[in-house]
Amino acid sequence: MAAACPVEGEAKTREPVSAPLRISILTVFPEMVGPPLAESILKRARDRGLVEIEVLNIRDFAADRHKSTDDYPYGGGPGMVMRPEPIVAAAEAACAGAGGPPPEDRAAGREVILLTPAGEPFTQATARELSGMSHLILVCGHYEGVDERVRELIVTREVSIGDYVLTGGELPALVVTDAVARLVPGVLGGEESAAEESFSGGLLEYPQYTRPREFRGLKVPDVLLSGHHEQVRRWRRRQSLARTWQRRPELLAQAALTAEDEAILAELRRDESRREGGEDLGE
Ligand code: 4GO
Repeated sequence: MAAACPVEGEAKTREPVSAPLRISILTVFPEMVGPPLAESILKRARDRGLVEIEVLNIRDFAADRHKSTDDYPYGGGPGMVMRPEPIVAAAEAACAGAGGPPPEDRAAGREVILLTPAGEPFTQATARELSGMSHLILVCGHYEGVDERVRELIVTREVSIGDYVLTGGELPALVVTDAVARLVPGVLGGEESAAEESFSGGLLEYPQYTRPREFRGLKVPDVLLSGHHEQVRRWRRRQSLARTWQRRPELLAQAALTAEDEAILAELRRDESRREGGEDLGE
């Protein structure tokens, strides 16, 4: 009762007003995922109750004497396939633990996600969408993959972190967990970190500097020492635009660009056509 209805004057606390995001990771290698979740910002977020992360060992849900989680593929072929029963049983336990309906009843606010190279590309937009859910169940495959009936019965979404093949879904599950958790309100310390990100609006980050002012002959750009906030802002924006244009030009089509940005880009393109090639970022 108390947490859901903050009294007057408590409105700006960073503690969760609604139920925290819950993430259940299902794996046969819990030691691959546990330790990274107990460090740094994720540890702090968990300690503060902003996100609840649990790791379920799929082997604990194997019903047979040998606790087998994989078997030979029907039809033959190389490698092993993960059996469906222990994965579905682990997902049932995760749903019950969250007080939700069983995984076969698709529930609002919950996604059962299979990490696979065949999934939809995982992007910042995916992370943003998932950060608004109440329960994510991440299923980590291993060996040659997972029995297709797991997909048919419980998986609501398949996600890939990139076009490469890994030995298991554990590292992708950690990537998804990290990218999603940092978007939960209150997880990032300075509120400006999140604000800055939305401000930069789909562009690559500008170069950052800290002390010392000179390191091995390389100086911090003068503008950053000038104290002219407006000039600093313009320099950073120009750097972001130049880097994005040079390295990831396809991002510019989706970015939120102002008239000032368009003017800077026009200038960069003009400089480029004069020079012909080159490494210079235009400052
Ligand atoms: C996910 C899982 C790559 C990804 C995986 C990815 N490799 N690109 N490997 O997100 C089933 C057996 C898939 C190993 C798993």
